[in-house]
Amino acid sequence: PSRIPQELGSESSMSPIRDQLYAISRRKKSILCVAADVESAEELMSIAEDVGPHICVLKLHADIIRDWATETPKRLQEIAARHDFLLFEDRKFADIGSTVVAQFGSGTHRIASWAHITNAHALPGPGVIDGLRQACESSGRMVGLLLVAQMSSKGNLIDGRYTESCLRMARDAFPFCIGFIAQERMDPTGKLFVMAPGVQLEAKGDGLGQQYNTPEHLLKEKGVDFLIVGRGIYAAPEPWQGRTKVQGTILEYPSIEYRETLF
Ligand code: UP6
Repeated sequence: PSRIPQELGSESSMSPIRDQLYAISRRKKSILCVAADVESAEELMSIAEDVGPHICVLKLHADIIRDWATETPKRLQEIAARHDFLLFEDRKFADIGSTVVAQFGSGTHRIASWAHITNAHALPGPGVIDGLRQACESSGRMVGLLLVAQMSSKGNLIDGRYTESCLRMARDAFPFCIGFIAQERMDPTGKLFVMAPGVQLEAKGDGLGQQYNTPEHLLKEKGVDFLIVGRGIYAAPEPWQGRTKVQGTILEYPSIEYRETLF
């Protein structure tokens, strides 16, 4: 049986963000996170509006946006609330605890004040998690953390031992840490979920080290929970021609119903 409905049927997970994500996923029958790596706030908003009805998470890199403004998070939050999805800032924190406290809470982007989900590399050790948790606590707002346990890029330096250590670190940090960025199922109990990037309908690469797997492979063979799709949607071979085309493209990606048939 699929993990998401099961978890929802049982008692709450202690993580409101994870509960919220699973509830959205069930309501919208979506396991899709769209990665909107565009350079202007207008483009970002327009993608958010177009894909909004179909996704459970919008992933962004705030530092790619050239005209990020004080009101940008508020606008994103409004679209997210209206279309019922969560905002994931793919910051991949990777520094000592005291530095990530400031990187998370301050600076231009003030991520802790608007993101529902963010992520970190486990490389610095548990201090990176403690720093992020502390920043949340002092902002009075909880954010869900994902650890980058595996990467999709060719030649990345992560090996099995590192991935195992990530699993231990994430378990120790639950319920602040709610899952992983990885390429396969990580936690046999299903408590910690996996979001997998490097997804397109055709398995190939992008010429800069990105490696793509198909949704079928990642869901069926690898047992991941959510798919992260960027250029496979917003830069699909068909020209970007508004809502209908975009929806057509998105709907080719499996829904939660499809996923349930696999288990
Ligand atoms: N991402 C990866 N691989 C990882 C971790 N993160 O591709 O191991 C992120 C990238 C990008 C998105 O930063 O935002 O997922 C993938 O985009 P794409 O579908 O356009 O390749």
